[in-house]
Amino acid sequence: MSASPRVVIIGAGIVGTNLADELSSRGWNDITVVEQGPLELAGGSTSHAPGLVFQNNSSKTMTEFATYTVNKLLSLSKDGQSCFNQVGGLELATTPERLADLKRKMGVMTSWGVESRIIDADECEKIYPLLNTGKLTGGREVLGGLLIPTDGLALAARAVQLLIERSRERGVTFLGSTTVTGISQWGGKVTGVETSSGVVPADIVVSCAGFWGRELGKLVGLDVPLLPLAHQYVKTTPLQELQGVNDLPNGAQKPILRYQDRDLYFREHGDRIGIGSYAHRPMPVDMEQLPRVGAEEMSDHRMPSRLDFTLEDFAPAWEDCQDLLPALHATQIEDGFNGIFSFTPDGGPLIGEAPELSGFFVAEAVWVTHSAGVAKAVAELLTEGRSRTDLHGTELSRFEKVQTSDDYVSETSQQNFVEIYDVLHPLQPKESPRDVRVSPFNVRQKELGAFFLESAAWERPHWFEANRALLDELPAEWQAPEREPWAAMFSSPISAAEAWKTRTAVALYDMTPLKRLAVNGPGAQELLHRLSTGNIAKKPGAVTYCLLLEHDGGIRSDVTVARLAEEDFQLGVNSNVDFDYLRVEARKQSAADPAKWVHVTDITGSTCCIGLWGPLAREVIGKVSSDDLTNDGLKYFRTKEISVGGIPVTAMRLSYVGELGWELYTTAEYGLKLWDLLFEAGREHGIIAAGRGAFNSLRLEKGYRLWGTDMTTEHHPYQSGLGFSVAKDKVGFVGAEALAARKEQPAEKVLRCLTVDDGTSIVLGKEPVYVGGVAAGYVTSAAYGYSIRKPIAYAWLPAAVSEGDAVEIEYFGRRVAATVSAEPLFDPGMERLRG
Ligand code: FFO
Repeated sequence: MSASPRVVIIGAGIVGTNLADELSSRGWNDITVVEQGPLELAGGSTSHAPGLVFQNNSSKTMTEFATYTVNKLLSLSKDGQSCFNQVGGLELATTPERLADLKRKMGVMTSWGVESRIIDADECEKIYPLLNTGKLTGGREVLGGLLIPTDGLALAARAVQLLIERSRERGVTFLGSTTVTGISQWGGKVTGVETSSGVVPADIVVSCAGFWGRELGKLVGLDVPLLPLAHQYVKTTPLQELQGVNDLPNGAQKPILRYQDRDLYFREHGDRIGIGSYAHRPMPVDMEQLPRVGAEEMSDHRMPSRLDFTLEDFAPAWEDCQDLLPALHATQIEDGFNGIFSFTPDGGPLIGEAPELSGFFVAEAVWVTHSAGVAKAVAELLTEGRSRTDLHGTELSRFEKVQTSDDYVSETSQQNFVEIYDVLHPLQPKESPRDVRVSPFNVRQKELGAFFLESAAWERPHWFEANRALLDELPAEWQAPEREPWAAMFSSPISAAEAWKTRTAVALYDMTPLKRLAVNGPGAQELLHRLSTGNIAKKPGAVTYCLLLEHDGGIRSDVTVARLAEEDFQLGVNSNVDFDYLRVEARKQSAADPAKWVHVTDITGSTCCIGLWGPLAREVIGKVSSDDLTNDGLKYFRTKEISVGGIPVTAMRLSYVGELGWELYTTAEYGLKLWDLLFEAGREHGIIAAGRGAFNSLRLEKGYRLWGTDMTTEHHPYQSGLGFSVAKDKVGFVGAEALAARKEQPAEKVLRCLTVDDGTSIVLGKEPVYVGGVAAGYVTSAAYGYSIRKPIAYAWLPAAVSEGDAVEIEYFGRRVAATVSAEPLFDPGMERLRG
């Protein structure tokens, strides 16, 4: 028996080889990499990737992956040459909207710790003399750019060879020209990889198969939601201007260049320019039609991931290229191809373990840009049980089942291709497919003029046009300042009226999309006791707000646990990732001790939920229910079965908006009736339906965190202001030991509540926060606080920053003064909730 588990990595592209390197550097010594192509040039996406590494990303995780890749490739060298050419990265703006977007992106880069600066058109030209400084077609011109000096070019193929060499020296076995034909398994665990030359035994299999990932997944019944798409890349004939400038054939000195207003990017290849285009129609790839290339025929020009160039798709882009870089008029397209790579429904990579097959991991839909960072995260996941980087946006299991279907993956991934370089608002919804998941109240919501945005394929109302008339009655002190155009997008002044009604009368909120799990069986209490920070072993009727932690104390979710009966619990969780975690843990527990079996079911779609909240909530429900819902009849954070006009309802007394009232659950078929009964009963009290715009503001006023935005696995409860949700004296739960140690150590960063001093500047999230003129943190959630009459921003800041301190938030390059405030901002005495 070897000291470390037997690992088989499928694919020797940039991800697989980085993973072999990361694992072997951590001392794992039984690793085999299986590659269908020849090891010298495997023929997947890595083999043709142009290697541009832009670190700029709205996701902190993705930027971290890219930055790690930059640093690793810089350090990976042989014969005095590294695997990274740090020429810098330049993104151009030729429209005012793009320039504004670049300013925003610069802010995000500052938030994520990457140096960047906005430069004017003259400096763009100085740095990139080939640029057209006059008018472009359509009357546009270069207005400026975002320069990131640490970006550059990955020498991906060279990196792969050096990583193979280095891992081989550490004992990793590489099997080239070996096709995977199956995955052996036993008892829900992987046992090996079946290949064209026999079975390689394995305890852990990591599929790093890139755009073959969906096919690989099928071998184990796993729907890997990625779509192979072709994307055009060309090289020009030599440019006069580049004669004798760069090393041939691939040397480069000028920054990698993005011209997003025309969906194009550029790099130097010696005296030629390489051009990538997203300007063409999406070209989904039929995997049956891939070029079949034998090992001996494989070359830079012939490989499975290279489809024939379709000049007609490139022709319009070529005009734009010549327009931007007039020197290209003297050149021709010398070499072009349609290169295959992976897209996903939300553009992120896919990292994680298959819920139905223990030991089968995926690290796919990863670009060269993020490859080493992803490999490091996977290596941490395997060797330590968790990654230091927050992976929630990259988890394989983040998608709902419907989102992994062929149709959904195909449509959304193609849409992501089309939008890849668009200026996208953080709330911008997909246009299609929509109305995939709708609550039973959807018809009424539509009648009320709901404006819907989509999340996890659910339609969620953000405000209701029916409430617009309330703006005429809105008291002056509730009126919110006007937003600048960007912050105003996907937002409405109507939310002010909805917040007002919630705080002063009563409102209905559709809580159906909040993921709900039933946890049942004689082992239910034990499972939840072990996995959560809460004291959940209370009598039936108790609801507990608590956390699920990683072993190192990082927060993997915050949940509500309602004990409905001795062996029946209902959980409110954050995403499908929580469901997979709990059901996998439940399966393990049931197998280990059948007397402690426990079953976890996703009941989200079969049930629905209305939040009935506001000071008049009790008057409303009293008209349609004879159950005792007085303060004593159902205390705060308690649950019981009630009847609402004959409909069986589980009422939970809690509120994410911080008002008196209940979450009212029933099964889907009664939903519409429940809505109608409550609406009718509430009419005389001025009841309204309210949406997420108001909801988000109200919860921030109350200081309620949103997992995944305000805190993630990178944060522990104490620094997140959630120490109260760790049960006192509780031991023996996942993360307990690490937490005990962390409690003693002062945290470096803490989550703080800021209010904006001018009372009017509304920010959106991810903006950098300056302390004493130095970038020191970033905004998580932000909203206008209608009841407290100031914009609110939560932010991660150094622990030394304390209440009352002045800080600045940078928004579109402008500094906005803000103050660290005591929280919660609203009802700190809990009079409303407990009243
Ligand atoms: N489950 C339910 N049922 N409702 C929810 O709104 C939510 N959440 C997430 C996921 N699960 C849910 C959890 N977030 C509170 C704060 C955050 C929440 C849920 C509830 C809350 O009421 N906090 C009180 C707890 C007091 C106590 O522990 O006794 C507080 O901090 O005062 C929605 O995103």
